[in-house]
Amino acid sequence: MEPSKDDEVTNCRKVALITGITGQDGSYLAEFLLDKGYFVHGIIRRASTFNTSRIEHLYSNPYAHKGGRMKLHYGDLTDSSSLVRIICEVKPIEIYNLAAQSHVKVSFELSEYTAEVDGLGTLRLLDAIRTSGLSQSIKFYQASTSELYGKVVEPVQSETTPFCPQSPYAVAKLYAYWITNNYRDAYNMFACNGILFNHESPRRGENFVTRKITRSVAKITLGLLDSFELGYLDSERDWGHAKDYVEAMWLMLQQDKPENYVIATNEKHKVREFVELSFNYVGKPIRWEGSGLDEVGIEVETGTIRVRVDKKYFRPTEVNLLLGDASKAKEKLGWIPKVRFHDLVKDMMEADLELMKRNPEA
Ligand code: NDP
Ligand code: GDR
Repeated sequence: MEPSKDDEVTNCRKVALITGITGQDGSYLAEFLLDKGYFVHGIIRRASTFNTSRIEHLYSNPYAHKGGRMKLHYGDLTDSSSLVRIICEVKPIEIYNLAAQSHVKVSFELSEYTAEVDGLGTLRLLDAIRTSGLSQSIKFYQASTSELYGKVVEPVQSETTPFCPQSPYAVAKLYAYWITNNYRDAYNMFACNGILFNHESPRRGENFVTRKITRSVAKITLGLLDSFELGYLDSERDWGHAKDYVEAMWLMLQQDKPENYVIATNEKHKVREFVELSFNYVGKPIRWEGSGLDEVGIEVETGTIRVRVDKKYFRPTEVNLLLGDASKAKEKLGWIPKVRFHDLVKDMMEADLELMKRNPEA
């Protein structure tokens, strides 16, 4: 019998499995790995509506990207049997665990579920690798986060900075961080934590602050919206581009030794700066007036209020400052961020203006 395309690809053993493939990072990572000649398997969860819009361009036409070297499997990080089944079937050489309830504010309302998926889900996946008998041939990447640092004890955070998580999300991710380290030590597994600082893109979820801003400013520019609400404007974040960050994930798994790495731009900006830059981009500069819950962003030219503060977006415990030192990644992985803050805002604004012009209902 002639070998099928799938057999050929499986035999060349560049096979990766991505959990969270339908998310922002999963979609960029899938593209990146396909470009590198991998066969990419992705785990998607059952939903009552389609949840694959970010990867449709890769899979709705199976021959559009590298000869259709991509396959999706139903599974869930809360369902061990699905994880064992998929790993045994796919036999990947690399697993990227990107699946998570990833919204910090939502984690205060869905605390137990967040712990189930983000914390215990990682344990389930590691244990599925161990029980599959493939633990010595699989390299594992865990999507750890700068939220682990939480209440900042050092002004710039690196791999050696102590953690002090400030949300159910961050506490769940702390468990995942340590269980990944533990499985590396206990079972000699190749398991790495990428401690990634905030990274954004035109594919960022709509309820994260950057995308909320660029979508709203695009709508205001096109006359589809008058104003929008935000929470705490003085949070400082180290924002990079998701496209750059997925490359770092891959590089971690190409090393001889499994290690943990910080991935960041080493540049910090306030939420209000993101707002200002987005309005500047469309030629509608704003100024701030008032303070606290009464602070507003006013369009300079027209005097119209464009941004209001609403306490419903405040978190019970806020993370005020995150700023990463990615020197280790630069030295050992040769990784540096290509997209800086201004270009990130420009990329997102351009994409959202285009989107809203095409589809004002979006
Ligand atoms: P997204 O929220 O965009 O994507 C999360 C993905 O996880 C989606 O594909 C989602 O599926 C999937 N998922 C959620 N719950 C489950 C579950 N129970 N079982 C299986 N899959 C599930 O996140 P990002 O792409 O932004 O982030 C990727 C990972 O990196 C996350 O783990 C996040 O916590 C972490 N991280 C992100 C950073 C960032 O700035 N973006 C920074 C540091 C870490 P569905 O599409 O069906 O909802
Ligand atoms: P974060 O990202 O919590 O850092 O987690 P988010 O964009 O949600 O918030 C960043 C900062 O902006 C403030 N903020 C608002 N946030 C949202 N979502 N909506 C608002 O209206 C708003 N107004 C102000 C927040 O309080 C916060 O200080 C992201 C996620 O991707 C995590 O999964 C990841 O681990 C971390 O980044 C690193």
